[in-house]
Amino acid sequence: MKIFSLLLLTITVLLFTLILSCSKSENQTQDNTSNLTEQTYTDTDKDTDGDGVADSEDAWPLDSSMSENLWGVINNEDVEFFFASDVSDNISKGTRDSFLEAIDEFGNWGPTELWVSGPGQEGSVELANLYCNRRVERGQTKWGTDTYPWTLESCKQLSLYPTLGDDLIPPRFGEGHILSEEEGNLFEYYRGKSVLTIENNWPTGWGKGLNGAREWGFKIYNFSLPVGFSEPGYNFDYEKVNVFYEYFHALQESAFTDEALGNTYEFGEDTRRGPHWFYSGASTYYAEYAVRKRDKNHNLNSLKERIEQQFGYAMCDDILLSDLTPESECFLMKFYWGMPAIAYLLDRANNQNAIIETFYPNLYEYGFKAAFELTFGITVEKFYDEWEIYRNLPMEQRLEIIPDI
Ligand SMILES: [Ca+2]
Repeated sequence: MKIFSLLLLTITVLLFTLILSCSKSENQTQDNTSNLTEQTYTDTDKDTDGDGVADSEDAWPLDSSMSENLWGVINNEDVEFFFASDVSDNISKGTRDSFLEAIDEFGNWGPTELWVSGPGQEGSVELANLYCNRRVERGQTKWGTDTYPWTLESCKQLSLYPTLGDDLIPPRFGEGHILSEEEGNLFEYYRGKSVLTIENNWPTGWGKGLNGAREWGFKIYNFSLPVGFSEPGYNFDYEKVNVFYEYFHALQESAFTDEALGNTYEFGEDTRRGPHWFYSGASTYYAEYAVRKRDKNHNLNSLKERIEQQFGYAMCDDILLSDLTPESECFLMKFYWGMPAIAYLLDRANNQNAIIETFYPNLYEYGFKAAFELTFGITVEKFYDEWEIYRNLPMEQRLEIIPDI
């Protein structure tokens, strides 16, 4: 109780300082005369979070762990792993090793927090406590109004929704966010997926996500229990593919540093992000490719067999790649055809790293279509024509271009 009050006091002081410094800057902007040298000096000298970097130079003046915006830049920042108390040592070790391996493969796009949930309520509450303490301490807010302040309690209500009720969550927050009473939110959501994974005896964990947070300057991952890491073998290696798949999203999202050049969230040919088949196809292909490439003694099937499987999973016969949108019944083909489509493009570019080396570093500035043409030397329309020919070839010929790993 005492700790809580102290914390609240700290927050109040922090907020007050922030409000003060904001109104001061506003005054200065309005009263843009030259006799404010001293005041300006005082302002830039202020270091609210006490990390030794003045607020004016600090990308996050309320987060003492970070002062520089590293989104989009490969760096040496740490990964912080948080495992629920009911996650076994084997699974923790497999998760940690695989995640660090994925970073080794695709570059460190940190700083990163990885939160791994187990099936138990108690572990979930512990994670939420730790998570919310950090968020509140570091001024990382989801909302904040007089009626609905962002506090340890409201953060926990959100992160463990619906177990602690919803009276501290703004009524309209649910719109545009997924607040499902049935599935739960954040730690309740991933705990629920851990339970499902165990109950259904699934070979690998169901439920992993990169959940932001560009606005806070670091990557947040949440995993449900990655059961595949329980013991070495096929499932272990497939769980590793899942981790690589998720981590590739860190590379992809790092391409979008801000919204200054336009919307980066929309999918489609004419956007900055590109169509679904490309985004999901690239992460699937690189995960499947890299895990096999890194370990010749992997326990998986061959990449050729994997691609053949993907073609086999396709539930629609005659659909354009550009029509694989969430409205389509064939949406999952963004993976099943997306992966071989990416394989085709990389083979065509004669460089397995073309998407990492050329496409993503140029995507933000060029937009999808121009970055595509720059990387592969053809327009996306021309590629769609070639794809129709390729996917109608006999399977043996389709697999000829797939690396033998
Ligand atoms: Ca600072």
